[in-house]
Amino acid sequence: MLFTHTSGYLLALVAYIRVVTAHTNLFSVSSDGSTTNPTGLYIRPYYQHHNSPVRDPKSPLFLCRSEGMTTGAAKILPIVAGNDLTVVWHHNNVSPPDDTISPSHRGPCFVYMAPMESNGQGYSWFKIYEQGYDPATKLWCTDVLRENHGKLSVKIPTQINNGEYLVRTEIIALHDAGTIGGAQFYPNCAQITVTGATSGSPELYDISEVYNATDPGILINVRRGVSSYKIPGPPVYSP
Ligand SMILES: [Cu+2]
Repeated sequence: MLFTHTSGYLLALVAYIRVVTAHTNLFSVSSDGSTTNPTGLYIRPYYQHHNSPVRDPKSPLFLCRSEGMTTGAAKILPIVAGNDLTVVWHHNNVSPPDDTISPSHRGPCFVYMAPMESNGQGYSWFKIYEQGYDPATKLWCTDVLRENHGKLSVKIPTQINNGEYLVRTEIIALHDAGTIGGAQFYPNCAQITVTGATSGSPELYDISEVYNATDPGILINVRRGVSSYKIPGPPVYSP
């Protein structure tokens, strides 16, 4: 009995560790291409279950996986509009460098921005980046990310207002997305201050309304591969 109980516990533990090492968080953001800025410097604190996904796009955690959105990061990253923001994902820490997300967890990546004063609530968000599935290379965004050791560079638009913004990065893992609630969302938010922009007015979206559980890019069986992929959510802002 003792043996059975212990091995059952060990199996559960192994399964738990496997799941945790499959998952991902935003670990660093920079304006100079560096990948090693400390996580707490510019990224909003993670919620208590750290790198676990959100499964409900209507959950409050879908915003930034940050409990209550009550605590800011230590600082706000200055960046000039038109320059690249570098964002880096890892499992639990920055080593080994290729541990972005499990190869089983394939899907698209997104970056959204919202004025900081909104704290991400209501109609405040616009999309600045999306990458889904490329039928030519047969690679998902997550595959490319893994090749790049979790690093992605995204241009900050020039036609926006100067000021402080939340930047919401998001990976969606689709391996279980063949049933409703199966897609795994990995959002996190960083804080930036944009200077050098020339003003503009992107159309704004409520993040709790950008996806529905039955969107073709959210409810999709990818187990046997796909020939194409319809990226969910609003279009990328292009002035
Ligand atoms: Cu998972």
